[in-house]
Amino acid sequence: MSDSPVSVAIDGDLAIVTVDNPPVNALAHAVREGLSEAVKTVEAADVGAAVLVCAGRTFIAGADIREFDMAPKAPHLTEVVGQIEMCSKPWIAAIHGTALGGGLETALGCHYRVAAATAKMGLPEVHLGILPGAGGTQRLPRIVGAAAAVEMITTGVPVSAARAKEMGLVAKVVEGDLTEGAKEFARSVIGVTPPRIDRAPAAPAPSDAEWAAMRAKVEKAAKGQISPLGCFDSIRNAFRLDLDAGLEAEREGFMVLKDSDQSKALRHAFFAERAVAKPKVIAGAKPREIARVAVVGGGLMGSGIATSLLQAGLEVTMIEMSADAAEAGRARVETNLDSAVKRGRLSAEGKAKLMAALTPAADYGAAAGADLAVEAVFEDMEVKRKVFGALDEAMGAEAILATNTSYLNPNEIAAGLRNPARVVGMHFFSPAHVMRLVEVVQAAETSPEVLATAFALAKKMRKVAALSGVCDGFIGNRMLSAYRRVCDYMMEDMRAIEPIDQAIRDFGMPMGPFQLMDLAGLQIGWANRKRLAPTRDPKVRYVTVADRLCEAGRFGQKTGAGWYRYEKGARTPLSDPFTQDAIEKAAEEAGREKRDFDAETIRRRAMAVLINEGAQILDEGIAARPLDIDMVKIFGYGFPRWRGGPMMHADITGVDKVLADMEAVAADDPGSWTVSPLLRKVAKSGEGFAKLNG
Ligand code: TC6
Repeated sequence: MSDSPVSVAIDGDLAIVTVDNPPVNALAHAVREGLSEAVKTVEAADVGAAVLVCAGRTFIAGADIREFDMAPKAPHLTEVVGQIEMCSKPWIAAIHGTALGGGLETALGCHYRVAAATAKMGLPEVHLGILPGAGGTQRLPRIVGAAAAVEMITTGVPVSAARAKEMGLVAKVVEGDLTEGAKEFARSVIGVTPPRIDRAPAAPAPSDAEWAAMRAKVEKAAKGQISPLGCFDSIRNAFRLDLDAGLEAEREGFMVLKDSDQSKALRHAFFAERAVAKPKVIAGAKPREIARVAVVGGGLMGSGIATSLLQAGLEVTMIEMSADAAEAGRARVETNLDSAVKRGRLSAEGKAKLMAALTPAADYGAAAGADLAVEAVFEDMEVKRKVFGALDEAMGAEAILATNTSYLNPNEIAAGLRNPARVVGMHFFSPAHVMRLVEVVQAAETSPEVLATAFALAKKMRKVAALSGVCDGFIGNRMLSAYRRVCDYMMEDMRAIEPIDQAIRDFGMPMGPFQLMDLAGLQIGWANRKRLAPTRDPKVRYVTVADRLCEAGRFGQKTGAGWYRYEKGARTPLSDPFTQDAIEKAAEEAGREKRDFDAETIRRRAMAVLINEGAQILDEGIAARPLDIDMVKIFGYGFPRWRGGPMMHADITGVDKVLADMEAVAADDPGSWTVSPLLRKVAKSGEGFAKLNG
């Protein structure tokens, strides 16, 4: 018996070619070889057509991304697709699950495609920083036209079977048994000369003005990422080169992008996104079933969490201090769901069903019977301890108690409870029904089973959970606070905020640090600074400008002014003499000489501090792996995915260079920074942080 993942079975006048390479039928070398052999078998066999099907949960989901770092091995996918296309008998791809990347390109080499009604098809290479390198940018536009191909390839968003049928990408959508439907279709084309993609340039070609408009749109959405434009240029080739020349140019473009730092970073993000959900400490632990959750607090955070839980199919009891407050919380959830309906993500009936699963309540007794409670109340230790005490009494001794605190110590919150092993942090990000990140915080006594349950619940909520130990601000906010501090220092030295925000935006972050503070509101940071004031180290430089803004009631966008000022109802930040004055005064009081930093230095200093704090967090065991930090920053703080997260960015930049930047930052303000010993160690090893991912 052959151990090839590709087999050919003769079924009367048809050859059934089956790919079976779990979990997602990726086009590993053995699959490409097997398909190449299958073409020869089909040619030699006494059959009229071949049906290409896949075993398991999906059609071919693409190239095997793990092979990207290895030397390419023949047969290359482009050749295999070409062989299928040139076969003298028609090939019919039978698509279920997701035909993605090289998988769809293989299907494009087939002469016909039929799809299950639930199937999706896409070319998501752009998310890996590459372009479809096995004919996708040449064959797809010849089938669906320029605009649809540009949309599909440069966004990487897959289309449904129904849409694919409309576009002419599939010949038939099969409602019942896919293989049977594909066989029936195949028999109908036996004897027909296989229709091959035309070798001539694609037509009709858009006008120059239309190309220019499409390119401008792609460039704007790319925000610094290079592969969308690489995809675009390759698609355009389909309209000026014949197929073979277009394929050759596509292959060259693919190789360049594959070797780019951006692709390396995006591939890291792809695997890290999956690995982050599997920290070692939960290996072997069985998550508990969670069907009912009590959410304490119906404010912005609590209602966001409740919305997300409802959307994950859970029953939710929302507990507030009074019936009126509970009703207001219920109304916030309804508003969130209404917005999902408006965006076409939820039907009106769906919304009604979810609302019926929500019970507002004004006493803790309503939490009895819930499997888990999440508190999202005021960020104050006494308040949180009271809530946990009440939940401890109301709920079964095994029910899980999660705190959504962003800064307070979960060990203190858990102290004195019957069973502290059931206490865990689940730190959501606002708005909680939109933001993907949840930091799962392991307190001193949290059991692996409770952690595993928090991870399973996060997955159900379609969130990305990352494990964090206990420290002030956990992984994300602790790093944010160091990053803000260095930005504050540069702001005071430069007497300006705009060039810092601009440099950070140009790096690829959605917003600069000062803009971000205005959006989030300055109150929480102010409260935190006041909380930490008694223990503040006087040797550490302290910039007072934010305190002055808060004292003046400037809390950000919501109050019409913060670091910037805002016209009524507008979100555009406008520079404000008040802030400028406060900066000048603070700098003068602190006796800081005026300095200038160029955009590159601003960016490097901000990144060096972020990475240094990340290294410190790793060294202290707060994060187990660099990849956990990368995922926190990408999913919670808008760090550009195509830079892979801060720790991957360090590897790409060169950890020795980051260390040199950090040393320069530290030298400017002696006593204010600790250069992480781990940063020094990794820089010296020359092996990068990736090595610590295990
Ligand atoms: C391309 O095709 C380029 C061609 C040019 C040629 C010249 N390779 O996501 P899941 C693993 S580029 C290797 O949890 P789901 C994944 O790491 C490629 N491994 O499952 C995980 O492993 P773990 C274009 C892969 O059901 C396991 O499979 N294609 C690949 O939630 C299960 O994955 C894409 O970008 C791969 N291509 O979602 C598609 N794909 O269990 C990428 C998955 O050890 N894949 N694995 O953690 C996906 O989008 C999703 O995996 C999915 C299935 C929708 C196929």
